[in-house]
Amino acid sequence: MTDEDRYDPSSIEPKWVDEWERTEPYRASDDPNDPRPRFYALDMFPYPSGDLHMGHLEALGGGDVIARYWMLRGYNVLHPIGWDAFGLPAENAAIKRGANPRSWTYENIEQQAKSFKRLGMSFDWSRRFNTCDPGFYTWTQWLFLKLREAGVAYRSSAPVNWCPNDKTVLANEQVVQGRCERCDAAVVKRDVTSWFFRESAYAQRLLDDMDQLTGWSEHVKIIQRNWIGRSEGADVTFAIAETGEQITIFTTRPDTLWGVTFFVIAPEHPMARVLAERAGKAGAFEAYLREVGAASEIERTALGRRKLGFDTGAHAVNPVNGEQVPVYVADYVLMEYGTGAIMAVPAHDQRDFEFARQEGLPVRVVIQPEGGALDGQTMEAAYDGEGRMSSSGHFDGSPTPESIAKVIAWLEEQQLGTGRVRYRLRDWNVSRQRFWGCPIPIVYCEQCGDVAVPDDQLPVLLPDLEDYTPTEEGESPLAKVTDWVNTSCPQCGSAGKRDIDTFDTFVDSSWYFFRYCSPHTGDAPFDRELVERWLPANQYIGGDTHATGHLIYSRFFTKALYDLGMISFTEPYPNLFNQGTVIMEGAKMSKSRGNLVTPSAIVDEFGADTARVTMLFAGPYEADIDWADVSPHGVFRWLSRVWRLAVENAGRIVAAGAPSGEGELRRRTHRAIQGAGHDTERFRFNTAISKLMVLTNDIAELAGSSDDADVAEAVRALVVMLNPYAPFITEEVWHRLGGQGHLIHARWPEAIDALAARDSLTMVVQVNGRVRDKIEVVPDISGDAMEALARASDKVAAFVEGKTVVKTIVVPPKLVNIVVRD
Ligand code: ANZ
Ligand code: ZN
Repeated sequence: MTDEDRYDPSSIEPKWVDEWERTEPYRASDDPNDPRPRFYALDMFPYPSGDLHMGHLEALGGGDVIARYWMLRGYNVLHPIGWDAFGLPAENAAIKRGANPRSWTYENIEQQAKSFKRLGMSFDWSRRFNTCDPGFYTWTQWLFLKLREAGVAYRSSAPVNWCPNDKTVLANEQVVQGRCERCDAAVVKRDVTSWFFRESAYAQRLLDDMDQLTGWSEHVKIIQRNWIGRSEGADVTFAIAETGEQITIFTTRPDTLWGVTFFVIAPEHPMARVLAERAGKAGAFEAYLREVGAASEIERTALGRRKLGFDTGAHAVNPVNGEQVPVYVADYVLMEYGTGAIMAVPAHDQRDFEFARQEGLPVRVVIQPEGGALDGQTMEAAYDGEGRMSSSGHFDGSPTPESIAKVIAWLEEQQLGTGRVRYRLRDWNVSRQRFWGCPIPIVYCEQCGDVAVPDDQLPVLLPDLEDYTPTEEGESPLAKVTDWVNTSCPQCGSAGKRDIDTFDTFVDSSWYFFRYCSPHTGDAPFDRELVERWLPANQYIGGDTHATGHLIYSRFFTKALYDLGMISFTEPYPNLFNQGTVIMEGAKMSKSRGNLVTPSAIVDEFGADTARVTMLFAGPYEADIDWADVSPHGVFRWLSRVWRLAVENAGRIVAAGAPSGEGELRRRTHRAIQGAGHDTERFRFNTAISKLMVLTNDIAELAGSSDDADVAEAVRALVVMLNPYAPFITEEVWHRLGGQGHLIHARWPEAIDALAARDSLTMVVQVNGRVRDKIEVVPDISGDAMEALARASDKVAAFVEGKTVVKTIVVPPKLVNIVVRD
């Protein structure tokens, strides 16, 4: 073997990068007459914070395998790429290092694009865009104005999460344990006038439409269900005895109404201040508010924590029995949930219980567990389980949960309250007091209020600045660009001011996958016909860290577009795969930790193919990978073997005819085809790769003793099936073996099942533990297939007919035991 024939990625990979750039073999076809089935392979688009990191290699590398696999299956695959290019890091780099956020962002994007190409990603580059391109954000603005017209976007002053360090409002999802997700500063509450999306109105649909998410993990669906937080209960109205004012509470346990011993309103509730002032305690109340202000929502509602209370001296009248109970303000009641006020039932609610013991308030038991005799004086914790109502008038003896429905019906009849479903999901605050984002296309006019910028004046372009630091008041630096801020009212022409905030970047990522379907459409955000053709996406791939953020926002946005009549479907991606994360020695990789490994470093040393295969071979795709345990050497050696086998046998292979017969190599080849296809399609990349490794061994072992045609079939199958994982070496070898066109247009080999069948073994079928039949099966038969075979057996049927099957125990590949009952 000459030096020229040695596997040298650096001599073949750059060549194919250029060739694919020139010939664009990975372009999706928009031809409506294209007869191929379509497949939209969507990856969560990258954020350009620097060059690619290992997470990109893992996530988008897996996505590339899926896209290539379906291309090889003969599908018309849409595999787009773009950049989620607005956001804080660009701006922070600008403030810290004086970089221009725009050039910083575009430079990083160019670097990442180059690295993606170097990795051999099968993107349709003709569709590429960045969310910070005016051609994209003009439509973000347009869509926002449509949502505003429809009443889905609205402006409101509300207490928002405020990061005093980043000087910005944060979405709830960006607050982790009361701290800013990005800088870890303690988050405080602050009143800000902002734009909101009425996401809460979509809560029930977000729950119901989960039926469509058949290809999502149960894990992410549970996270979303909890986040949406549906609660059933009742709204009940109490009156303030001293003023006659009405105040409504939400409770999930109206059956405990007779156990109310005090009443609590949230510190932020308007009534709190009113009552404090009435009691002549305005000053003390302000001091109290300051004390409350610093605590996060999670801290405030934590169990076992000392609660900050304020006695208003007023009383609330319990509508079910006319009793007057003291009204407190306490921080464990939140303004953002329910009505911001609660009836306190310390015997049956732990937070109320803790507050009652802390303040010496009475505890009255109104639910008695079966056989129990709870005593409010002595109990050490609230009892929140089921039981029978007691000390509750004519409801006494009524058991949970019927009692709840009964009390609600009675409250409605008496007009004291109404049954009510509430959700924890809040409206989405989309205003950010930052520069590097999509400008909000609104002008404020003293005459007309907030006025939409007309369509023909979109986009509102983001101006360039000298200084990117926020103002002292925490306003976006855009406030300082007076000739941009000051404009005329589009409606009346008098002086107006632009909105100085920009959109949360999650607005951009809520619709980017629509734009991919027709990225060059100039008169609309997307071409409806193309969107209907490609979406819902066949497969979405991305991290489950987005479960309560992007993955809810984009579902909501899709429903809002449906309501606008712009699309006919309500879920964007019914199949979602969450890849694991890449860590280093148990910790996150980062420059500051000094444990950063980059894809580029591995590509430089071993080539892109080895980098890709090493990543996907390192473990199950959904599991986290500790890079400290991974070495590319073994994969590099394997690819070198593949290379050698192909080059050494090239002459025989090129000259070979069609294979026939049932030689051992053929049998093993078709087994590999079955297995590798099955595994690749199901994201079992590591096991697919191991099957290709086995096939490589089989070829090496049997090439000498097999027909040329069988060797040709085996090597060609290996090359095609390896292409999704290692696109460069396979393309090169394909051509050396006489392949025409691009490998991606070749066909995934078809397994001949009869050839693939292994030496059979005997499966035993029992009914109630007694052997009734024996059936020959292949060793890798599935449990379902075993059960089907067993049920199809006449001998077994004789013992099952007319009886009830209690259960079926399947132990692949050897045993099926059907348990029946008369
Ligand atoms: C009386 C009661 C008695 C309650 C009882 C529970 C048990 P979920 O299930 O999470 O929806 N609550 C209502 N609004 C609140 C607010 N703004 N801040 C803090 N707590 C609030 O919770 C509903 C229950 O949480 C409500 O039912 C209320 O307490 C409390 F044996 O009312 B309950
Ligand atoms: Zn005006």
